[in-house]
Amino acid sequence: MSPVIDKITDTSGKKVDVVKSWDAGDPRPRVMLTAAHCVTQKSGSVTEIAGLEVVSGNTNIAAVGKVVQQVEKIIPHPDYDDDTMANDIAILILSEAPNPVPDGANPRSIALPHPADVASYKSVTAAHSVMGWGTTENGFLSQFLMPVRVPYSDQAACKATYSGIGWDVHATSFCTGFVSGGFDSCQGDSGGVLFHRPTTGANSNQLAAPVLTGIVSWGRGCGLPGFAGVYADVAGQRAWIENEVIKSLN
Ligand code: 4AZ
Repeated sequence: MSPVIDKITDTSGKKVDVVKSWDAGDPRPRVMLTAAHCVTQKSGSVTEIAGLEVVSGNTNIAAVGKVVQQVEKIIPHPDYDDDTMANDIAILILSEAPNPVPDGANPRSIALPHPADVASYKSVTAAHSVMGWGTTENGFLSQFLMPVRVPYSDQAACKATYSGIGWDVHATSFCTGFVSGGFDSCQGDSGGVLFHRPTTGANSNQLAAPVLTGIVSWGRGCGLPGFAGVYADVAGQRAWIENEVIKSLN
């Protein structure tokens, strides 16, 4: 995402920075979100920044024409807990992006969810999409980006299934998946994007631009009936994200 930062005057007359908008569609975004568990060690220390690269711009992970960006700063959520998987989210601030790739398959930024959108996508029929290069049903990582559509799963139902095996779905997470399973994110997809496209138009038959609803976090197995995929809830982290981004980009 690429925030547009603006100064406003607060009630005490002080000038403060706010994120005016998240410039969805920016081809050279410098703010990335991932899972905290992707960039922290068991000991709680943050992954070494050296050698960490963000690769984008191609659905074929083995392709030559890719955009490679260096990471300047890793900001795991301060309340990430690797026992409960609470707040499994981290911000990566990238160094200056390189020139666009010649074939035009440039990365694009995605908008953060607006608090007002939340009710529409946190309803049991709402469609979300998740994609990644993680493990497929043949047990191997995929060379090509694999997208799948999964419905929002009722939070109480998802919590109930997991509590049956002694696992808790934290309030900072939510689940997506079919009750019958079969379509899911999996190992290697962690830290990746779950998104929703709101419906628009007079008959709600058009799809608006995607919003980032979740970050791939965990699950029991992949695609098992009842055990939906668990995602960090991005909408609930908006204030933290904006605050950190303002501190880092100013
Ligand atoms: C993982 O370990 C992982 N089925 C990601 C997603 C899911 C399970 C495991 C969800 O990266």
